[in-house]
Amino acid sequence: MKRVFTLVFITLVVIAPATMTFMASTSDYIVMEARTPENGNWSIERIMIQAETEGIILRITSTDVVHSIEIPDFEISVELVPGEVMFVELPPMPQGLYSFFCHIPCSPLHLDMKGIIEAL
Ligand SMILES: [Cu+2]
Repeated sequence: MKRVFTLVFITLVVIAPATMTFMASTSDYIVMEARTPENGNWSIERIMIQAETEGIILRITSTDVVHSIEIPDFEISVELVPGEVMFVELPPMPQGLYSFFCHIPCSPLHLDMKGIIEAL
C-alpha cells in the first residue's frame, strides 16, 4: 500500500508538472520537414497531440522539391515550396486518427509520403 502511495505521489508531484511543461512547449511549434521518400520522407510520420487542443502549429519546410500537406478530415491543404517555412495551425481535433499526406507527385515513391496524427 505504501508503495502504491509513493508511486502516485511521484506521478502527481514529479512527473505530471514535467509532462505539462513538455506539452506546453510542443504546442508552440511541431517542427517537421517534408522530403521525398527517397530522401527520408516526412521527418515525423506520427504526430501525437492532445485531443481538442487549440493552437497546435506545424512548422514545415521542404528540403528537396515541391510537396504539400493535406489533412482531408479538416480540409487542410498547404503547398510546401523548398526554402519557404509554412505554419499550419491544427484545429482542435476530437480523439481519433487523422491521416496526412502529400498530394503533389514528387517522386516515384510519392504515394508513400503519408503519416498519421493521433489525437489522444
Ligand atoms: Cu509527394
